[in-house]
Amino acid sequence: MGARVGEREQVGRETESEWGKSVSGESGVGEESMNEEGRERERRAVCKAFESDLVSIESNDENLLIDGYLQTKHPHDNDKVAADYWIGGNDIESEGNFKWIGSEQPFTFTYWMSGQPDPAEQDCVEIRGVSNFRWHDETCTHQHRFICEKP
Ligand SMILES: [Ca+2]
Ligand SMILES: [Ca+2]
Repeated sequence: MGARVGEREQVGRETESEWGKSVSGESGVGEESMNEEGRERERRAVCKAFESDLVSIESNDENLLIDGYLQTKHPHDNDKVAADYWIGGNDIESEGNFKWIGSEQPFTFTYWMSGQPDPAEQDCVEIRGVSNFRWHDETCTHQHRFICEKP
């Protein structure tokens, strides 16, 4: 990610992601039959259309930037309900071994909610509003906004 001000603007624009939602909506017909990798690929394709990729959160600094943005955007508890955002990590390939899809590197920094990831068929990683923006593994086919980052 680039300069700090640029990062914040980037996260801001992309988490708004009306374009992300509309693209997801357009392909909603196939949603039930699309597998989890398909959903992840689709989100990634939206990011790539904006010369970016699903965000990897690989340091405390980067997490503070994104968390700070989300806290500002959803300042009250009732704003956090359903304020869930996919990020670019999953354990689709190997259960329990989460990695970033951009770098294909395993997670080093993590910001899991306590009790997460839990042993279930949940292979994608979301930032969950009601967990005060800590991470959950969740079923990849759920529809949420997602966060892209520019390299
Ligand atoms: Ca899993
Ligand atoms: Ca979970």
